[in-house]
Amino acid sequence: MSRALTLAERGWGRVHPNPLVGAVLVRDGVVVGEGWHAEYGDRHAETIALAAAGDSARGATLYVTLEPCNHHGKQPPCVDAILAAGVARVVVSLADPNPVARGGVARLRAAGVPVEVGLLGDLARRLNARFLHRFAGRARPFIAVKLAVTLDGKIADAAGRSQWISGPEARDFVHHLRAGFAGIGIGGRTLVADDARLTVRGRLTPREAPIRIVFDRSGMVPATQGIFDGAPDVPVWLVTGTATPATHTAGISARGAQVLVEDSLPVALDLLGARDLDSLLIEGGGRLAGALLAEGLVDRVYQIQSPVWLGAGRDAWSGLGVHDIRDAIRWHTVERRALGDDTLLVLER
Ligand code: AOF
Ligand code: ZN
Repeated sequence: MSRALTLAERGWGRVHPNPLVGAVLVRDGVVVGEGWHAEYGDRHAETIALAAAGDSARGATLYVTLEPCNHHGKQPPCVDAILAAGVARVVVSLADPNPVARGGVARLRAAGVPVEVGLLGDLARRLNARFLHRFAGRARPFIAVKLAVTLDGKIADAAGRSQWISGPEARDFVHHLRAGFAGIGIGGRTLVADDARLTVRGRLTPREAPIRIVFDRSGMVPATQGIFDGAPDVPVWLVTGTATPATHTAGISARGAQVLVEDSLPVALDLLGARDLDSLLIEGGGRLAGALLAEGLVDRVYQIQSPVWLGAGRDAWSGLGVHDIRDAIRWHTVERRALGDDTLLVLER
């Protein structure tokens, strides 16, 4: 199953909003077929693994990271293929939350195939957090915050300069990460300080370029800002407050960006969800990150810890409203990874 999860990750950036799925067929302790879902709407992991195994699938155990589908969608039901191939046993990591496609486990069992569900379930849930969020009944998108932070908790110097805190490996990782989100968000002050473009410029080209979303309640981002150069080819949305003059938003619209006027951050996020944005990666600044965390709107944190001290500068998470250790916000570290000299921490509630 661990191997199947690793294979599933290869679909990152290419299969969303569908799930990342990997499958491994094992017979007599030998891997006889592997597969993963590689392109949205294309063949499912299970049928690719079955095709790779051929006749060896008969009597084999199928390890698959998601419950096999039981419906005709863009692809035929995987359960039919599994039964036709004579697979002896199926091990599933995660039950399918999709009401249209699920039911594969029950069908396999009804056909006499033993099925186990839940092996490495935490890892499978984490892998498909964006997919699961779609079926969890929330109006807002799945929200992750990514920050590159110094040892003294800063994300920029006092003038707002942040290039660069982290090293090249961490910056490559961020481009890979961006490819798996429907939107990339940033606060206005950080956008201006960094002249950020929020485009995906790594080895992995996402199937759909993430929408770039600027949170600028006070309307301080000028219409001349570089991020608007590529709009609307790679869409830019500006979320601003009611106090922003209409002449200013008109100037931004004229640059090809879409403007959303909403003072409340949670409501603005619900509006993004209503526009079918299912996931959002926030890349700063510290005030936007802090406001989201304080409001309970963050589902995951990617914090890149760099071996750097900045002294005076901008805090990574500001305005949390915590003044007493007894009120500290405590999350769990679900992954740690070395990225050159930096360390990636993945945190969840
Ligand atoms: C995938 N890839 O490997 C598996 C999926 O429209 P379809 O036919 O591609 O079906 C999509 C649904 O099928 C998806 O939401 C999930 O519930 C189920 N399994 N989907 O895209 C796969 N195994
Ligand atoms: Zn399927």
